[in-house]
Amino acid sequence: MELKKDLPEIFEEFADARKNSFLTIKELKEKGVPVVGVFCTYLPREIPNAMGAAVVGLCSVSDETIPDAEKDLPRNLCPLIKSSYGFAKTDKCPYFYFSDLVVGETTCDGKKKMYEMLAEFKPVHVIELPNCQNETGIQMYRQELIKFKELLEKKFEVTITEEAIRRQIHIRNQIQKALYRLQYVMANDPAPEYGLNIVNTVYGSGFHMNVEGLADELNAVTDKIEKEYAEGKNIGKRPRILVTGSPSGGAALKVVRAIENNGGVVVCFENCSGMKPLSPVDEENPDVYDALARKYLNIGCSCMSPNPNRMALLEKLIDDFKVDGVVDLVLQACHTYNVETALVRRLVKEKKGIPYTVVETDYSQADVEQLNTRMAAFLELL
Ligand code: BJ8
Repeated sequence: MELKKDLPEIFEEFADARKNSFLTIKELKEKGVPVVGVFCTYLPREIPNAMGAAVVGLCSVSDETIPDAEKDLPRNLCPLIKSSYGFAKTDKCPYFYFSDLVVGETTCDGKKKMYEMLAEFKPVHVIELPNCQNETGIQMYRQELIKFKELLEKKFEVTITEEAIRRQIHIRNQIQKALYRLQYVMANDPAPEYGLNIVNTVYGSGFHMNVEGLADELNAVTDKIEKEYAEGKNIGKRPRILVTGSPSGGAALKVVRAIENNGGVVVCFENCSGMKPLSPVDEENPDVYDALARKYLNIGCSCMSPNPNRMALLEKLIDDFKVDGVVDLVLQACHTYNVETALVRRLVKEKKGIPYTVVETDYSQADVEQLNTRMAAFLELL
């Protein structure tokens, strides 16, 4: 597949994908396609996709509805939770509005309690996510995924076959492979692109409803970047930064802008809108639920205890992307990622011997100037 458009136009389209798919969701809904809203990377989208549902991400990334949310929720709560609840409560987000079912997982405490309140005005199903990644956890998660499949079958009066799930596993493996390949173009030094364009493309791809053609589309973007890079196009030598921590789409991208506007380049995103969820599901496993449970429960999120997979992935990414410094982005009141900063600092500074800093922020734009000053000072160290 060859792309006719230029890269800046393609990046802009992906960056606007969340907004641009509002209309698509409305049209799908009018055609009778069920819409399932999800919150977390631990949720295998393969299962609702296998019954032909459109799956939409509900984690909200702007501060627009936070004042409404704070009428019910404490102010000292993670902005992602407040924003998501606020959009649901005010019906301002079409994805919430059109969702026939909202699916949450028992990840962090704030989200768990928010789902209870959300259930007062939306149909909500909460999946019990084990907080440990041992064999017991995998078996428990497998059972939860079967329960989730049965709930979908009952609610939407459909049958979800293992064959249909297997087909979706294959499609999503191809998408994840393409996302992996796209992000690895940034392992080149000098970097071919700005990290903001890459993360917007990865994030935006989650809102493409045509899952079947998505891998080809992403591969075409990567081909184009690689071709132009081979012809000599790049962004020049800059300090190479890895961003880790809480999810960092939307308003939190101000941190990435502060890094790139002050002379650095974000070559790698370890978090959920980056490399974290991209290991494949084993297509050879005869038990599809076991295969899904093993892949998804393996994700290195800070709600796992302990959480060795995050540290192992971080170490590999620091090496692969030839990283000069690490920025740990923690959303305010995100206790699990905040506590883990001590472990990440130890890994980055003591084991890898490179500079590290933590940025605690929210979805407001009030700290943009301060972020600019801090990132400029951090980049000077490199
Ligand atoms: S797999 S990162 S999407 S839980 S809501 S933990 S920021 S306090 S979102 Fe997440 Fe799934 Fe993990 Fe990824 Fe902190 Fe806020 Fe909780 Fe959050």
